Amino acid sequence: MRAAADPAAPDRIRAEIAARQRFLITSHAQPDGDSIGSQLALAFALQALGKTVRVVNRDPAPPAYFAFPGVDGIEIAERVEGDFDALFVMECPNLARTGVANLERYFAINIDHHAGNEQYGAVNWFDETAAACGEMVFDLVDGLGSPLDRRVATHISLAILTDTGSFHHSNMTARTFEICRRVVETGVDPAAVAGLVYDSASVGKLKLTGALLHAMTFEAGGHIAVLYLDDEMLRASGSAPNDTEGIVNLPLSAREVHVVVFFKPQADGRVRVSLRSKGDIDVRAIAARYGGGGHKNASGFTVEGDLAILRSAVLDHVTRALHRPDETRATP
Ligand SMILES: [Mn+2]
Repeated sequence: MRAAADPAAPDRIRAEIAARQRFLITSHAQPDGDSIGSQLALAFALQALGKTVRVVNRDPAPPAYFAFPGVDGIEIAERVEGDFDALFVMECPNLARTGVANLERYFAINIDHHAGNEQYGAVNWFDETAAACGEMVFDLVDGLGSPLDRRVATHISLAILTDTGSFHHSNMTARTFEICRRVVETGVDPAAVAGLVYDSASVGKLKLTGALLHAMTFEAGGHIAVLYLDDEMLRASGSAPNDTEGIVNLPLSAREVHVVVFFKPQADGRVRVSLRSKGDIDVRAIAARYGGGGHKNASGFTVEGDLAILRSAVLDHVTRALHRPDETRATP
């Protein structure tokens, strides 16, 4: 059962926006298209109302998003100082997930569409039926009274395109397409947005993709694809660690692959594990065992520990989640 939104929350948030002037916006560490799009859509909408806005993230946006308006204005920091009348937190189950310190003292407005949100805000708006946090931001700014700005619409488009896996995941609804219709009406070219996101990678990323797929292994009779990134692959391809964005989805294009597990050792010695699945296979529940989160078909977590032991334990959980793989071949 998906938890629907508190219908009063958007009005409450709009009242807080009207009453306040200086805003800080943040999202989770290692931001994705939905976090960048949701943050900047809201930032441009608030600026149009004459508000002061700073967007601060723990990590830079993936390189493919640098061409989107406002991305160059995002501040990268581990800690925030200064006076703000309110803090918007997008897509975070708790403040720790931002990776940014010192946020506890602000009036937090928590906007999220992931199960497991800890309701840490002064205002909490949670809607698990939204395909992207960007859908919620669209509803919020649509009710602010000013015309839908094209830069706002561009970022809503980025958020929805990426969080639906380019219109591929089971989270899409009629509302998703209604918002897309409104976005295109502002003059946004959806093919141009998709081109920036999916057709603008570096040659290094292409080589890295090849190396990862070449080294890919299979478990459970080919139903689980396992990807592993190491420093040698990064060096040989000449790409950056955040160039791996999106690669985890590729093995799902094979019919027999139902789950992808991607192990990425981090600079601090921990291991980032990303999980993707088809149909009813719930990989969020597996990530939750390790303190992570996400969605049924797309989740992840970061842990310390020995890679071989972790690999075996995670694959064990995934194999058990695979109980009826035939049912995952969805019919339209
Ligand atoms: Mn999201």
